[in-house]
Amino acid sequence: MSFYLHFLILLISFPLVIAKIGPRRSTTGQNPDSFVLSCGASKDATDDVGRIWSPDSKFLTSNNNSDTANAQSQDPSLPSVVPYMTARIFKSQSAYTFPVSPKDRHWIRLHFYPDSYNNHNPANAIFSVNANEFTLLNNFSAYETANALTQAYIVREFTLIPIPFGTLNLTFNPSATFNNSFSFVNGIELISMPEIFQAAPMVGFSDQSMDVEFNTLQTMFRINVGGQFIQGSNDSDTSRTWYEDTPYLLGAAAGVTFQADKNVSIQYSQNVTKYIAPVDVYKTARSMGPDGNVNKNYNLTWIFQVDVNFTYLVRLHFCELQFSKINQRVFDVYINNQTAIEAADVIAFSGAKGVPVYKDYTIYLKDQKNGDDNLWIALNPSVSVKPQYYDSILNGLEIFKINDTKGNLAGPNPQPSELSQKIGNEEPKSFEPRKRHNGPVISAVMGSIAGIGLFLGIFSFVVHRKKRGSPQDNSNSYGWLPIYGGSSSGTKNTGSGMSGGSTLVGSLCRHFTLAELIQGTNNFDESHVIGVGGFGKVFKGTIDKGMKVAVKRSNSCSEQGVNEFLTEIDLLSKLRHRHLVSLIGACDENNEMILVYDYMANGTLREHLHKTNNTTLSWKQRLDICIGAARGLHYLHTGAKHTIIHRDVKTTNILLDDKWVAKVSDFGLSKTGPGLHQTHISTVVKGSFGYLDPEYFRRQQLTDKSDVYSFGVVLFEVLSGRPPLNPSLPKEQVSLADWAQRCCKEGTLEDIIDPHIKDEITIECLTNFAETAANCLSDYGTDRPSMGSVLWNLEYALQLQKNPDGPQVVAEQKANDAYTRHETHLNMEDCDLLGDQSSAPNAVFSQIVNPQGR
Ligand SMILES: *[C@@H]1O[C@H](CO)[C@@H](O)[C@H](O)[C@H]1NC(C)=O
Ligand SMILES: *[C@@H]1O[C@H](CO)[C@@H](O)[C@H](O)[C@H]1NC(C)=O
Ligand SMILES: *[C@@H]1O[C@H](CO)[C@@H](O)[C@H](O)[C@H]1NC(C)=O
Ligand SMILES: *[C@@H]1O[C@H](CO)[C@@H](O)[C@H](O)[C@H]1NC(C)=O
Ligand SMILES: *[C@@H]1O[C@H](CO)[C@@H](O)[C@H](O)[C@H]1NC(C)=O
Ligand SMILES: *[C@@H]1O[C@H](CO)[C@@H](O)[C@H](O)[C@H]1NC(C)=O
Ligand SMILES: *[C@@H]1O[C@H](CO)[C@@H](O)[C@H](O)[C@H]1NC(C)=O
Ligand SMILES: *[C@@H]1O[C@H](CO)[C@@H](O)[C@H](O)[C@H]1NC(C)=O
Ligand SMILES: *[C@@H]1O[C@H](CO)[C@@H](O)[C@H](O)[C@H]1NC(C)=O
Ligand SMILES: *[C@@H]1O[C@H](CO)[C@@H](O)[C@H](O)[C@H]1NC(C)=O
Ligand SMILES: CC(=O)N[C@H]1CO[C@H](CO)[C@@H](O)[C@@H]1O
Repeated sequence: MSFYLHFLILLISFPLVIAKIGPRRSTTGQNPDSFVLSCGASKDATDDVGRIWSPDSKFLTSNNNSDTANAQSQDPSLPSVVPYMTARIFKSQSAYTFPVSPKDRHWIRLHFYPDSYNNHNPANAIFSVNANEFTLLNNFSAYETANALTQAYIVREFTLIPIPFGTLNLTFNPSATFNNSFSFVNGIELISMPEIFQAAPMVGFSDQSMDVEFNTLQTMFRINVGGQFIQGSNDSDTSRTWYEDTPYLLGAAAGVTFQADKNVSIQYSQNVTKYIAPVDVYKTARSMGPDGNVNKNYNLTWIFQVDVNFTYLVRLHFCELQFSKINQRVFDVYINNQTAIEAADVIAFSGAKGVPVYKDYTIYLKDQKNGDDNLWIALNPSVSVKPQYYDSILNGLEIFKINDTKGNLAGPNPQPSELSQKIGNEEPKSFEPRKRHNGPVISAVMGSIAGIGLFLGIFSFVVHRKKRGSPQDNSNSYGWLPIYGGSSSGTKNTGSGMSGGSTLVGSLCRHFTLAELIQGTNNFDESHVIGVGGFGKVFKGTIDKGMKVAVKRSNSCSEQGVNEFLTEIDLLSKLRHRHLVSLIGACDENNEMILVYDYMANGTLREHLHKTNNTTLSWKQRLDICIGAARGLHYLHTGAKHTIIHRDVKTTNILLDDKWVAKVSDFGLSKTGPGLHQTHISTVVKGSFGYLDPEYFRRQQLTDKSDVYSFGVVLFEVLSGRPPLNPSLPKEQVSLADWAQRCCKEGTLEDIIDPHIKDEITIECLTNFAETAANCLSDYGTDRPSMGSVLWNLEYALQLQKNPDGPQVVAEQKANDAYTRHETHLNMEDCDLLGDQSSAPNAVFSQIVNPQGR
């Protein structure tokens, strides 16, 4: 199922009385019959982007049993109070009736925020929604859908065929099979639109087409390929939302993105107007990359999870931005492995650079017994027509579900990911109502975790697994398990995405043979295991007659699979830094996915913090390690051309070499961050419980500040020597993040300090360190410091530890200047990723903060 969809509709009749209230906003200039309703509201209200939402009561039919209510709590991820904080609740079948222009197609968007309303439990709201004869939703649970997608609110979008008799009945009907069932809705949009659909060929049946214009559709995905999120208020008058494509790309071979040169303007034509897609969609694109020989050997592929037993309309938006002649860039388009377009040439379609075109195809997804419910879109250069460049391009992509023969559009509620199901079964009692804001302190982390109801479950699951693990398993008992928003969210990577894999490995780093690694690890002997993770096991090994290495071998069955493997190779082979673990090479023989790294003699930071037989680290050592890790992360965020977000910062991913130098590891979950003008990338939630940024968790919008949050948890873990989550403690102490923040607020910081180091810490250092860590944990990313600023503060804390009176004011002043320069320096280091940049910035820092050096 898709992830964000929108809209609904229903028709009924009630024309005349309402006609004069109806006109709210003319969208097409023809028929001003658009309605934007905040359900349950008593008067007009404006949302955060300035849109006016009207009360819904005038459109309710007769005196059916309905109720208005306010949501009990406000989730921070809600885009606006209006319309989500008020709701209309129906105990029995009820309807809205709208007078609509008989000639127009309409967008219908339904907004649902499954919170508690007047003691109505949102889990009981299971209902259907109909728009005249069309079933938009059936047996729909907004609560389950939101949980499965880890989102606070759900928007469904539909586009309804013209209603010749001019009356739309939108009917809500609580499920009869569940006791206490009710229906609710927070917002309804009904917006007239031009007819933008027409007959479209059916993929695989070259001579047949489907008359899409006679159907009602549901928007499943709407993607600004290669571009950024476009919010409704920035779309061409009809308030569509366009999402980024990165979460749907298969593998690391994801091509390159670019945008129109300043002197290329987008020129709409009679057939392609702004109602098809806004300029921002056509101005950005993704292509395959500069090397034609690489391009012809891989498919640029997006994967979307959809409901089976429906026909889908796939709309591909193209606009050539770089070439202006025919046969320069020609490619094939495959939909579900069938050829949709052979030798697509955007200039041949459009006639000129900067002129948008779109191509529609329909495809039926039948119920395959293997449970496969993915829609694949793939591009590959048409080598056979000998174009000038072996490359392809795509600017935008929309996928709509078409009503079936019974007029139905409803699919099943999405299931939570396999992992959470597994856990749920082991510990069914752990399911609690999501979202419980008892106050500002029991905040986000706990709320979110209780949210998907996995919290206790995940512990028993992980601890269980650990017991069965190898005795040599040096990894910690919790924390290694990555969380997947997973199967219902759109990207599901299977082992089949290896296309281009070998080429990549070979061209990016040293290629090891399997034989070499079998020999070096004594055939992957269990006694060589030094760690276990979601991906598989890490072995200690030797290569080249004695050089020690760590060999990470992925489970063939691991869901993390190929995507992370290639991501990691791709990223690591380009990054070199004293505080990042170095990749030596890789092996992809025999379907194996093996990575070879520098061996880190002292293991993970976590091993030295709690439940350990190792000697404990001194406070000074701990500070040095934190500073090193902060440098590594700061480099990831600012040292490369694009921000790199680690996404899984935790003490098991901070490794220590024989000289106790901290190195950040495990880029398997990393994402290249937003480009220049973006503030976030939206994506499926991944990461580890206890460290997960609550804002990221709810909004699925990833920023470098998500790493800052996780690093804040690491800092408190280093200070306290306890794990980030410890369910055996009293409730208010279970989450380290919550508890540490509370201690800071209440001035009881001593309570959390690791007894081993209590006597070493100076009070000045402690105050500075804790303040820095607490700032990292701010609820909103914008309130958190940058990694550079965290680094500076840690350096400063170290000075305070050595010299409690504080470095002289002058030194402080200089350090601040140095910090500014330092940041500028790093930001300017554009794309030269291959050099070792560790020494220069570090030197600047340490010299100025501490003129003697250290
Ligand atoms: C809409 O509802 C009204 C009143 O309940 C009813 O009279 C009318 O027949 C319905 N129209 C349709 C198309 O269902
Ligand atoms: C209806 O939804 C509920 C909750 O998701 C589910 O348990 C039930 O199996 C569904 N029933 C049908 C007939 O799909
Ligand atoms: C609904 O409630 C009735 C009476 O309380 C009970 O007999 C019935 O089993 C319940 N049905 C379900 C599906 O829980
Ligand atoms: C979206 O619209 C707002 C104001 O309407 C504008 O400030 C912003 O730059 C727009 N964003 C994009 C990406 O066009
Ligand atoms: C216009 O764009 C082309 C590339 O598309 C570039 O070669 C040319 O220099 C640009 N002209 C100006 C005036 O920027
Ligand atoms: C517009 O679409 C019509 C019908 O599909 C087609 O005949 C016509 O050639 C198109 N016009 C342009 C300028 O592409
Ligand atoms: C799809 O349709 C087939 C045949 O009608 C049916 O057996 C199957 O259960 C349907 N699958 C789903 C997921 O509804
Ligand atoms: C398309 O081909 C790939 C690779 O052969 C396969 O994994 C995938 O399941 C296929 N997709 C469909 C929808 O058949
Ligand atoms: C690209 O996808 C098509 C259709 O699934 C397949 O036939 C072809 O082999 C793929 N090409 C590469 C290089 O993977
Ligand atoms: C969708 O519904 C319309 C109107 O009821 C019907 O004419 C059309 O055949 C349906 N579409 C499909 C694919 O069955
Ligand atoms: C218009 C409408 O939906 N009316 C419904 C009001 O409630 C009664 C009983 O619950 C239904 O029978 C009507 O259809």
